[in-house]
Amino acid sequence: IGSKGATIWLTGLSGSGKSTIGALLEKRLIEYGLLAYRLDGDNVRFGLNKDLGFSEEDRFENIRRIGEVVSKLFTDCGIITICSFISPYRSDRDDVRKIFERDELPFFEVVYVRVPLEVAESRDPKGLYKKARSGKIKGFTGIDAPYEEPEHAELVLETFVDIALGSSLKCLHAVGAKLRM
Ligand code: GGZ
Repeated sequence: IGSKGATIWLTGLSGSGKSTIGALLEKRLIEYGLLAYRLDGDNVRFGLNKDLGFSEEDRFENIRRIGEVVSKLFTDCGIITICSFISPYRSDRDDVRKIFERDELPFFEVVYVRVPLEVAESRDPKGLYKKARSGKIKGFTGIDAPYEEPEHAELVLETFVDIALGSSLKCLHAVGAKLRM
């Protein structure tokens, strides 16, 4: 990989399997002796971005800050960062991609974790879809806020068809091919 790291960006609905795949991927990369680190809503939205909510503007700012931190800081330190964020807006994801291109960072990948809404909703590990359906949460992605599917994802993982382990291995394979691991 050289002295520069890489970023693997996972996008998809809440409950699509981003965090599960990200955790498996991180474990595997560390087993290979690589410096891997995972960022997701749980470690970013309670700290760095605790001032942000889920409006379109706040989601834009959430993704923008993550893009800056990951490209300017993490990737520069030689870390392979796995970013698991819904990142529902195509333009926000494209903006992050542009930062990487502008800074000539060696690798940037959007992995789209695809799952039908009904499946994500049936998983509902935190009961958030239920709250969104009953109106207790407003602007929930997939219910009353949009999710714009990527048009040019480097990799599409069907977490409905493939279980998480299979998906993470597929991802590892694709990433490994690019990184020549
Ligand atoms: C979507 C929400 C919302 C709303 C709270 N819409 O399944 P989770 O719980 O653990 O992951 C979701 C997380 C999304 O944060 P992100 O930083 O990934 O979002 S974005 O990229 O759009 O900025 C969900 C929880 O936060 N959550 N309210 N209204 N998800």
